[in-house]
Amino acid sequence: MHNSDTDLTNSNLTNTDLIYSNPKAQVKDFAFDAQVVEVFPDMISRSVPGYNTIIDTIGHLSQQFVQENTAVYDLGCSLGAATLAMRKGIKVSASNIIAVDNSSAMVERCKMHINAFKGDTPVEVIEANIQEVKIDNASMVVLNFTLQFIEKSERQALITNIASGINKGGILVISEKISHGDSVIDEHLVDLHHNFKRANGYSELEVAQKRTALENVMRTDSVEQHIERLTNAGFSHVSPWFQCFNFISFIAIK
Ligand code: GEK
Repeated sequence: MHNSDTDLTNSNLTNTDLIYSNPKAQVKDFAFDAQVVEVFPDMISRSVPGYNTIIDTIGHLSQQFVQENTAVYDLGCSLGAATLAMRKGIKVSASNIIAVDNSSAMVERCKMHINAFKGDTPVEVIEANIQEVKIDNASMVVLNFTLQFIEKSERQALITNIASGINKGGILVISEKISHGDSVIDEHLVDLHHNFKRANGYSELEVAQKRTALENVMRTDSVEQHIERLTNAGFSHVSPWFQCFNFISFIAIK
């Protein structure tokens, strides 16, 4: 049975994120494992301000940017929310979407989600490190909250590789959690984000334990670092199009 709606957060595939609701003797580094997969749509929509807006906008951008006979990449696809939005948005024929994640638990569940919704554009879900994927003949690439998990010293090479595989006029959409160079502003943005999480039902304990779990795993850059990296990679037009607190999304057009 197929669903025409691509909103995973409202589907019955999602469970409530309670992973950090009880005190843990030791908070382990965050990993995209089977436990996270079970609650992922709920976790990301209650934790990332603007997540649904960003996913919807990726869908609209795919309608504008994806060209016939080209490839589309969703790098760090998790359960495929951006892929599904693009498959709904793409109006041209003979393009295909390559969705990549290096978590086997994510890839397995992503395939189920993709198959649960109908769409004309073929989708290939691949388990791989996005740093080892060749980007070729692309009119659109999405890095939706993925770059922040790559070693800082390896980010320029990844973005340069992506840029070299995008055709002229093609687009990269990159969304990230950011840090602000000004520590006073940074503190306020972090506070506002934590208020957002509390308003979405996370307790103080959950907010604190999740923060600890992400400390060694997610490393943020500033807006200026992102713009410089994208420009160095060869994108001609770079701009943020969305920001809420310390969460941002850029478009970079070649
Ligand atoms: C969404 N884009 O819903 N290679 C491949 N995948 C990776 C790598 C890597 N080197 N590092 C991390 N990942 C999605 C949300 S989540 C963001 C993306 C978050 C994968 C990781 O397994 C996870 O599935 C995803 O990147 C990051 O629009 O949870 O904050």
